[in-house]
Amino acid sequence: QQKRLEVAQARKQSPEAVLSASEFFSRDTISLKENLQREGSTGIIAEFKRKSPSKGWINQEADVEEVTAAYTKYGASCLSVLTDRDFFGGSDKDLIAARKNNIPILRKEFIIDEYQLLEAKAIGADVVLLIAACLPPQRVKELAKFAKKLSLEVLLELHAEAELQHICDEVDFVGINNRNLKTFEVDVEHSVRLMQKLPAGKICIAESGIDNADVVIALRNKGFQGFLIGENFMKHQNPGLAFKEYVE
Ligand code: IGP
Repeated sequence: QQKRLEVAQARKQSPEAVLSASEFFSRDTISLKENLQREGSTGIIAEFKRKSPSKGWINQEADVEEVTAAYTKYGASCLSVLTDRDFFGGSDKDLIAARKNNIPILRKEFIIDEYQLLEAKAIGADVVLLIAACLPPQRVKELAKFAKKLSLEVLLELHAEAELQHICDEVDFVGINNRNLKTFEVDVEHSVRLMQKLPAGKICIAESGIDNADVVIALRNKGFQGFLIGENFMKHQNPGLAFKEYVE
């Protein structure tokens, strides 16, 4: 509800104004698809996340420029930047700061409206997240289509088997969230179980609760090509170094 009010408020500024004011609008997006399919890629989508509803503060001091530069330097396939303020302490400014890096960036936001896709483009994102639990299937399709027009790639996040019907041609990646967004319970086996039910041909990303490198290897062997990891890096004083140790 709060998000709808915010979006309605933001809409007072015309989409044309938002985009034409942005230095990023005409930049070519950097493809996560290509990055994940590249031989030898780590597949890791490294997240910048200061706090979360389940954990409270994870890292209050972390500097977005420093952390994202280190993630990039040590081989992340993509950056994930939370722009939601209330629940995750993020902002559009964080994503703009992360944009200094030349790898794909996922805008992590609760997207319910085309306007937020324009915003994503305007702040320099390459990939957007659509959460099945927040949207009816028809809206996923419409929003994904609109995102493609802006040459953004689309990650559709599922949690439950009942959400498989949200998958459509316009979606580039299917993410399976191991964290139940209602109970916050985390179970990495969850993505393995649900993956077996996915239609063939989609790039699969395992999300949340991945807390060691062996889990990444096990998930890769099961067919996952992307691994979204936040807290396990961010809980360290130096998240970039935690990432480095992970991939070594
Ligand atoms: C990262 P973790 O457990 O490694 O910090 O999880 C990411 O999957 C998680 O932040 C996330 C998320 C989301 C956050 C997954 N889906 C949707 C906000 C909204």
